[in-house]
Amino acid sequence: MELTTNQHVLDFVKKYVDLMKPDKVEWIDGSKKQLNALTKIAVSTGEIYKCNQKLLPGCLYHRTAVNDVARVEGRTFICSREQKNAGPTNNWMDPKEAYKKLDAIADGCMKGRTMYIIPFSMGKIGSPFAKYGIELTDSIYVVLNMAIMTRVSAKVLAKLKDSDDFVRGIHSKVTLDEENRYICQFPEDNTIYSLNSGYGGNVLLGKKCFALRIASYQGWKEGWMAEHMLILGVQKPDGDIKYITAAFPSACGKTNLAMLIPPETYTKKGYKVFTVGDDIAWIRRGKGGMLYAVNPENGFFGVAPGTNEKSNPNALATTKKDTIFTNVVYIPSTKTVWWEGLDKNPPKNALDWKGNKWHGGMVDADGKPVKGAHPNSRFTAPAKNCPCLSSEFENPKGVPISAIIFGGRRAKAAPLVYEARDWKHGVFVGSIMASETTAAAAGAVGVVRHDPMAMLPFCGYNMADYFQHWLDMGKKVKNKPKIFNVNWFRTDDEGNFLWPGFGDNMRVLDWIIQRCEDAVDAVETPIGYMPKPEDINLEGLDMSVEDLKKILDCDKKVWLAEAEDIENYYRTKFGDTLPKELYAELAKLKKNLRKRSM
Ligand code: SAT
Ligand code: MN
Repeated sequence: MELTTNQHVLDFVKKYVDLMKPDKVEWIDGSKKQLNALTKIAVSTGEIYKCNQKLLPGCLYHRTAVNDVARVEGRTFICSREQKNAGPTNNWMDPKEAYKKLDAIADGCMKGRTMYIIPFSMGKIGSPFAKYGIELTDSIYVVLNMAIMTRVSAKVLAKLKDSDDFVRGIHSKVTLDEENRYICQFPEDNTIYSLNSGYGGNVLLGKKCFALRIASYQGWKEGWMAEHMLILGVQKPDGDIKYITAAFPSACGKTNLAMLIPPETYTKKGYKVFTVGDDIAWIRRGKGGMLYAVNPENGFFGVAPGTNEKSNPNALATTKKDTIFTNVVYIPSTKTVWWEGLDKNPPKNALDWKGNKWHGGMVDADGKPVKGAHPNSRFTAPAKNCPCLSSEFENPKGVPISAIIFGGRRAKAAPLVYEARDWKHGVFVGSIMASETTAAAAGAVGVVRHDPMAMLPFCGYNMADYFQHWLDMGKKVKNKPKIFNVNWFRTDDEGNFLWPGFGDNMRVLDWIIQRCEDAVDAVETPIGYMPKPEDINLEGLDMSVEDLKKILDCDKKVWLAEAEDIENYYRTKFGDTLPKELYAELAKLKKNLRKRSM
């Protein structure tokens, strides 16, 4: 039964029903009953396995196609009317051409299938931040994931009334043909069109496609920001909570930082960390001349490998019920799951992410270890399962931000932490972010690439305009957050990490908060303010101040080379379109490097 009389919604649905020709159409109201019935169907066709309901109540297991395990940036397009609005960092397709091409692929693609119509909200329904969407899909896996990751409900349609202010999401698995896989965003039409994939970020259209690509464009037009950032709150012993957002590229530890458990030296004093979000922040101006952030999602789509009782006990606890596991190891005898780095007891008799027989310690013909879980295997878990979920998670006004952190995965160059001198310098620091690529996107892993604000794959418009938007936001906000850069991933010459990371990152957050409160001095260096080594609390850590100094240094030669690289990046990518303020910041960096000793 149709859940609305909104003519814009009905016209949209009809257009794609006529094109895709499903046998059946089903409106999703988000009820448990309906989701259970769909799960039953997916289990009967083998699309989904039910896990052990005693050990993992409500949990499901799914494998994607072997050729479909990550976002495909090369096949992701921003289809703005003018190419210049997609900018130099996005693939662009003319919208007319794109619709024509995709319609041809989609023609009749749902014959023999059911089309599910999912009304969903990004952000709490009815809140000032909320934006609504309707996703059409032929995948039950997508319906079940969307019901965890977003607020799926008939209430969305009630709120929408007869408005056409909703994002149109069209998805079909078609045949999962890689050559005809397209993830197209049409910012000017509020439309996303995704064909031939069944993997997370390509098909859960509320996530990267809407909450980042479309929303970043909306934010640019409407004066707010959509960022690839976690949001966390640090409660200090006096009860005051400081909120911090942090942008890192995919699979660089956002979920781990968001759910951090502080080391004992902090917990015994009464410090606590609360999670508001682990991937996306929508940021608006609010009371007291501050920026406020909400997490528009309702769940976590986290990387499974490496998640364990030590690295992230909160994430692990979050996945113990009502969670969907994708591309991890499945153990048929116990109907449970496993992944590399979960524990030291890999199963003896299991199936790997491809569905092949697999056991711990397995090697291939060349003696190389065979992984059981795909490196980008994931869990989809409801936010409300998270033991450290912030009580502000549902606050319709969001949380006030004291600090913004940028960070990447850099073996060398970037020090553990430094602070931007001011907002403009902070925008520069975000714009020069670079990070080693990970398994979250198809392609080579471990290659350093520029990834401004961790938004390279997610900015829905011209990145030069995006930088300008950041600069402009700074002009409009009186009590701006301070901006920092961190790097947890510095290594020695043998490739060993020099910083313990995980919970110990609290020591850096502590310094950051003290800086926000003007409670601690810093050293001015050519790249920004750095901590005095003795101001990073090392209590309870097997690390000397001398060791710490090694990751708090910044090598002048390395930074001069870095500055050259930035210059080259700016000039070749953006040329004259880059805001002048950023060239001015670069000139300042170079001057500082020449003038001052480090
Ligand atoms: O697959 S997703 O894009 O949702 C996850 C990620 O790459 O951050
Ligand atoms: Mn992400």
